[in-house]
Amino acid sequence: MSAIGVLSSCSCLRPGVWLLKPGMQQMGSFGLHTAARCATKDYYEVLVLGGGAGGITMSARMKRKVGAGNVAVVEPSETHYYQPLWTLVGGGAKRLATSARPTGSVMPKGVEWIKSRVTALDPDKNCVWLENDIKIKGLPEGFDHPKIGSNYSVHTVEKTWKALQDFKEGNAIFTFPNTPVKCAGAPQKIMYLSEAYWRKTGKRSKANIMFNTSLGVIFGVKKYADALLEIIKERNIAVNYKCNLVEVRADKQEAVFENLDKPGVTEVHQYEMLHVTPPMGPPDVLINSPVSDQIGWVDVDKETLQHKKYPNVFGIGDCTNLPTSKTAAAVAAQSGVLDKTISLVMKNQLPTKKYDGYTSCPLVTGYNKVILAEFDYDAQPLETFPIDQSKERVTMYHMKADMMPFLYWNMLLKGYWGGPAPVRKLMHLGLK
Ligand code: UQ1
Repeated sequence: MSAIGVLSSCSCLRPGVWLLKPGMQQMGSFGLHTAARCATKDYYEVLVLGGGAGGITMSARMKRKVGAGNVAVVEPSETHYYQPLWTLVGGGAKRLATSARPTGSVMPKGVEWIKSRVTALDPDKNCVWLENDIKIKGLPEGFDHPKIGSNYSVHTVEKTWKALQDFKEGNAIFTFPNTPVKCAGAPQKIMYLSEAYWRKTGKRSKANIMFNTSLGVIFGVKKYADALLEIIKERNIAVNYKCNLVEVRADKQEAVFENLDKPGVTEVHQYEMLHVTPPMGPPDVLINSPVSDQIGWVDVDKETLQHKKYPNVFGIGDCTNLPTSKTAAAVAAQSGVLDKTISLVMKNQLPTKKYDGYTSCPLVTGYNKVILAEFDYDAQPLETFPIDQSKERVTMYHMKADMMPFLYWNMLLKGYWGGPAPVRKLMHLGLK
């Protein structure tokens, strides 16, 4: 059976409706809204828009037809009203409360309630666009309070250092959101630095350090994940997986997390320091744009970086849907490939050079230690140096802290650094 969309409170019914996760906040800026949380799937056999009398009724009927797991209802309101009673409410014969029930209580059991608002319909593409709905409650205004910071924004990065220095005693919580992020290692790098700082200043025993991550793993590449788990154990850090920050009550120094395995179940943690990694996503201009994929990333070929539909459009960096980690190192490697691709396309030739997904994450694990993670599209290590890079090394710290800024300003930005592939080939005698 092809998919059905039920638009309740409109009198139309269309086959084949896809539900799209709506856009998220721009990479790097603060969390005004994102959406990965609002629906557990991006396709439903029957999608009902609106949870009024028509929507709830049809979802109950469709559940019987296709099974609860294949039906979802998009409805932003917490409360469902039996509106016919309002004649009597208006006439003073009934109280308003008698016409109201929680939306959750009228939703057929097992049918997914997508608590969001529909912003656009695209029946030609079988798409429904939803409002961004998962900004972290209490942010960004919570950053006006002390004890909270984020390395991901120019406005809040120095607040992290202040909170770190002001730390006295209690929970230090580091978060990872329920969206893709720029440099996925960064949310934990600041945790290792904080741990080292408190050790240095004699406060370590006063700190209960937690990494509350929406993910189910510590890092996507097994080799480095194993090394990081050792460090986490050795430094007595608690990791809570599938744990997503949904609210900050900065005045009370409380952070509220949702258990992603049990939607709706939340837990409140008191904090003495909170480092927030905000939800991120494509910029508004790309959401619904003709050059974007269904989420809003520029839709490019993963090897040539040429747009899949418009041959004179190309993509590089954070705005693309290249399935690799978004870092400056990835930009470097992509720039070399894209230069070749564009040169050939300009001569009416087909692109030949292929991007392998190279990206690098210098995992700062202390004030003089770095694990230099480098990997490709298959999450396989692709290391520049012929040594085990999963070990913490002082040399790699200097590379990150001293050499990389030089490389960035003087070579990458000037168009003379296309990533470390040539160095890697040399180091491995052309074998890698
Ligand atoms: C890199 O090329 C790069 O871009 C300039 C970075 O961003 C700042 C990096 O962090 C890293 C690690 C690389 C890779 C370079 C080498 C020499 C391994």
